Amino acid sequence: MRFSSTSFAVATLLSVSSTFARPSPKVPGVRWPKQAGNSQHHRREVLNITSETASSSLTAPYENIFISLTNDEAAAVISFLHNQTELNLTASADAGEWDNAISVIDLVAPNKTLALDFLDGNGTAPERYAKAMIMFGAFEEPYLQDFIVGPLPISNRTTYSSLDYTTTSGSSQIRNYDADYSKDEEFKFSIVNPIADIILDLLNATYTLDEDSTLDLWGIDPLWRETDDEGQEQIVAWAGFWRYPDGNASIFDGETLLPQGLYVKWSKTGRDSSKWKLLGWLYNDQFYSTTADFRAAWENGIEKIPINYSGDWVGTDRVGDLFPEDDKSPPVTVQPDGQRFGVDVENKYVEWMDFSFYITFTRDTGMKLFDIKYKGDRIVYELGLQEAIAHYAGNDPVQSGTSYLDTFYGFGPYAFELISGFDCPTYSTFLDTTFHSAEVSKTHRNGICLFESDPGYLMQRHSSMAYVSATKNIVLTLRSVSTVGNYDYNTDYIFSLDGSIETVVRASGYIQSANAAQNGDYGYKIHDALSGSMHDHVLTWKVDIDVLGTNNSFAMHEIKAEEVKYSWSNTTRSTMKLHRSTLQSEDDSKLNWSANAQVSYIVENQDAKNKFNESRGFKVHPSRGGAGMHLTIQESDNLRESQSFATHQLYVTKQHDTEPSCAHANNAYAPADPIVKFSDFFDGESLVQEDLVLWINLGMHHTPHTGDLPNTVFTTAQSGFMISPHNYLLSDPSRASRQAVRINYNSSGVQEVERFGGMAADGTVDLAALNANLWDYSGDVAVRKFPYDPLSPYNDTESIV
Ligand SMILES: *[C@@H]1O[C@H](CO)[C@@H](O)[C@H](O)[C@H]1NC(C)=O
Ligand SMILES: *[C@@H]1O[C@H](CO)[C@@H](O)[C@H](O)[C@H]1NC(C)=O
Ligand SMILES: *[C@@H]1O[C@H](CO)[C@@H](O)[C@H](O)[C@H]1NC(C)=O
Ligand SMILES: *[C@@H]1O[C@H](CO)[C@@H](O)[C@H](O)[C@H]1NC(C)=O
Ligand SMILES: *[C@@H]1O[C@H](CO)[C@@H](O)[C@H](O)[C@H]1NC(C)=O
Ligand SMILES: *[C@@H]1O[C@H](CO)[C@@H](O)[C@H](O)[C@H]1NC(C)=O
Ligand SMILES: *[C@@H]1O[C@H](CO)[C@@H](O)[C@H](O)[C@H]1NC(C)=O
Ligand SMILES: *[C@@H]1O[C@H](CO)[C@@H](O)[C@H](O)[C@H]1NC(C)=O
Ligand SMILES: *[C@@H]1O[C@H](CO)[C@@H](O)[C@H](O)[C@H]1NC(C)=O
Ligand SMILES: *[C@@H]1O[C@H](CO)[C@@H](O)[C@H](O)[C@H]1NC(C)=O
Ligand SMILES: *[C@@H]1O[C@H](CO)[C@@H](O)[C@H](O)[C@H]1NC(C)=O
Ligand SMILES: CC(=O)N[C@H]1CO[C@H](CO)[C@@H](O)[C@@H]1O
Ligand SMILES: [Cu+2]
Repeated sequence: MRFSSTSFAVATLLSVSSTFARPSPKVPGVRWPKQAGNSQHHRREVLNITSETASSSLTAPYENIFISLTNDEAAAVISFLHNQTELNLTASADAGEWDNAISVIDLVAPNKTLALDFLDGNGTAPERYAKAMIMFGAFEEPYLQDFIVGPLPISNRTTYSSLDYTTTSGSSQIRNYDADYSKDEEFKFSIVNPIADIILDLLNATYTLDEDSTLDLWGIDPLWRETDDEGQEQIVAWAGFWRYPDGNASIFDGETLLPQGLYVKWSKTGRDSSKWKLLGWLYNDQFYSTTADFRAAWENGIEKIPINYSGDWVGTDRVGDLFPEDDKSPPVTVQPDGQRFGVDVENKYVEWMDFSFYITFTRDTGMKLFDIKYKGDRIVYELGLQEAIAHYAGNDPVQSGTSYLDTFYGFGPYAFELISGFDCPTYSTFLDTTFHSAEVSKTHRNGICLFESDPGYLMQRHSSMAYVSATKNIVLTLRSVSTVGNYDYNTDYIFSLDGSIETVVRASGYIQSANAAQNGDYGYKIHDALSGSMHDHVLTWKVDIDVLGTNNSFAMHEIKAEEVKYSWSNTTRSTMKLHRSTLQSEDDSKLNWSANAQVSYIVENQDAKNKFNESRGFKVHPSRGGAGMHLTIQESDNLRESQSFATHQLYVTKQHDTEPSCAHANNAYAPADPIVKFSDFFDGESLVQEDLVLWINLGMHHTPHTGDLPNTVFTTAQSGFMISPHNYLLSDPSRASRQAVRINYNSSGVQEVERFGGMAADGTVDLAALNANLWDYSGDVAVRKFPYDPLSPYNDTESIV
């Protein structure tokens, strides 16, 4: 259902338009956009785990101290906060724009020192604390603020206070420029309606507030601050008209392919929307500062620019000549002997071969890993996404002004159910994901999958005239996909038998495009009136590596060309040498991957040498999608100080419990003065034998071409980095695998086949069992939290579908 003003009573709390690039307007309480599907899906029984082959059950050695808040914990925190009269909270379900209401509830991850004591068997589990983001609407200057609530469970020891120690600004408080979200639609209509006749003429379409509207209107993110003629700061929006796909295309989400080339600017300063004002129109690269000017120009005969209509080209259904033989079912992977890894579902704990790890899930950034151990030793304390930027450019103000900071919208809310047999093999283990927003706990079934597979190339092989040897390469993949507006971000963590871990992100879904008029310098023309608006994607990962303890160093081993004179030669020779250095301090720790990959970056423990006196470590390196990523625009007008984790390809900082994340989901409200400013992490601290954290950027420079229509494809839109053992062990650990062979042969044939105890698959495969029942695909399940009634979890779901 398309957004309409009449649906706002419901929409204010839970749902906004179904067809924009990102949820728009930005309403923090409303941090998920569409509720796809119909209500009967939400009546389905909730299953905890739905894999066809049950996971081999396992009990985690320790409880998962990082695990997301349970529904009961979230409900207790909400109840506790409602009892604090000074917060003056209104239940989210009843809250309007001039009320105070709880937005997001999440876990505050325990401090590392306390967590390590517990994980290493010295001490009890750290007490649990919750984060609560509250929207204070009952003020002339509405704001958002995070609170820390704990310890949990709620007792007479539980207190709450502003969660400031994780900020660099000193306060998690930030002005909310979206507090009056319901006025946005009315205001937009009030400025657009007077030129309905011009819009009909130029765009052959109408903008209304009901379902008959053929246009949508949204634009820049973050909003701009401008100084007006009187020297007053103005909060400024630019928006463009987008056509809703119609006809057969109307079932598709292709609106971001239909920019119409007409833009409007207004000021939305202050809470009194009667004081908001139109600041101009832009059409065909002509700016008109008043509606009267625009009308006069139109009446004099304006030069029209081509527009586009939807059509089958925006749909993703199969089209085109059939591929030969494509009617036959393609190869599938099977798991002949059942699952070869263990999952403690309740603790979200996994053991596979030499690896073990805990999984958690947050509203802001989705899936995250903690305490990754290899052969019993911790190698990574924390691995997870921090922020995702999509920075556009274009001749028009909407593309030029768009630089999404996607944690504002969140990866958690959009980690929808994975499609068994498509996203992941049907034999995968699927895990549910839950987040707590607007006093509702929402569970996505099967939002995470785990599966073993053969990536299709060997780990090892060698042949001679007498034998051939080979070892299979079997990997474990942990996967989740978040559809943040128009884009689908697939994140994989891939574990290998050689001890390496690869982090990969891929993007598919609809591009956000531009009208082709005047946009030739900013992208390719990819359809009749369409430019594939160029943009940079930068997705930042936190990688807290701990090699045999937390005291580590960052080694830089450079291969350098040199002229060397040897004792055995009277002339110098052109050669190369290995130059070793250690990163000394945060003064020099903003890094790029080196040209021609001549420098190896290794996190090593210089107090833990192997028997050959080399430091044991893990090498960090880009693995696919080029050599890592940073933003092209180093000083973005849109993002200012909130992009300081995206100006280089990787960074090294000293770990601090006060610096758990390089970004904050509300930074978009004040890009020049964000809550967390990453550049403040760099204060010259020593990085030699200290607890190091790496911040690594993935992404792509994306200049969409015709192959991005209708959707960007994962094959080319992917990027990854890997960490792998480096002088860590004395030889390749994947030799331990039984999935290997040596075939001895000579001119009379094979003399011996050695299988090392590896079992050849035996028996028959029930192919029908590999077909997931796609009719089982379910929507979301929501549990309203306040008032909380755990016995009737489906109360009120009507209002959110
Ligand atoms: C889900 O798991 C919980 C805890 O193990 C259990 O109490 C509950 O009955 C399970 N629900 C279903 C539908 O299996
Ligand atoms: C909040 O107050 C109500 C009424 O006094 C009480 O029943 C409830 O237990 C309190 N909740 C918490 C979490 O303290
Ligand atoms: C509490 O919030 C309401 C709006 O929800 C507001 O009308 C009222 O003035 C506030 N009370 C106090 C004491 O601030
Ligand atoms: C975590 O560490 C910070 C910084 O030392 C401290 O302010 C905070 O109180 C600690 N939090 C908990 C829950 O112990
Ligand atoms: C265990 O914890 C105690 C108290 O925090 C500390 O004094 C002791 O040194 C720790 N022992 C080890 C082996 O870390
Ligand atoms: C807090 O609760 C505990 C356990 O219920 C009780 O023993 C203690 O007296 C309470 N303390 C206060 C200050 O109320
Ligand atoms: C205007 O739109 C209507 C229907 O949407 C279409 O039939 C008509 O051809 C369009 N007119 C032009 C000039 O493209
Ligand atoms: C919709 O699709 C059908 C089947 O492909 C086709 O026959 C019909 O012409 C299409 N209608 C429009 C409006 O494109
Ligand atoms: C880590 O290094 C610090 C000095 O930088 C030292 O005080 C501490 O004992 C070391 N920790 C371990 C576990 O070696
Ligand atoms: C270098 O040149 C000297 C003088 O011609 C000669 O004696 C010597 O053997 C040469 N050394 C080598 C390594 O060729
Ligand atoms: C890394 O790249 C950025 C952006 O191009 C550049 O400003 C910086 O000097 C580079 N830094 C290093 C250490 O190479
Ligand atoms: C698919 C489609 O509707 N294409 C149209 C885009 O706009 C140009 C110019 O207005 C038309 O010529 C195309 O037919
Ligand atoms: Cu892109």
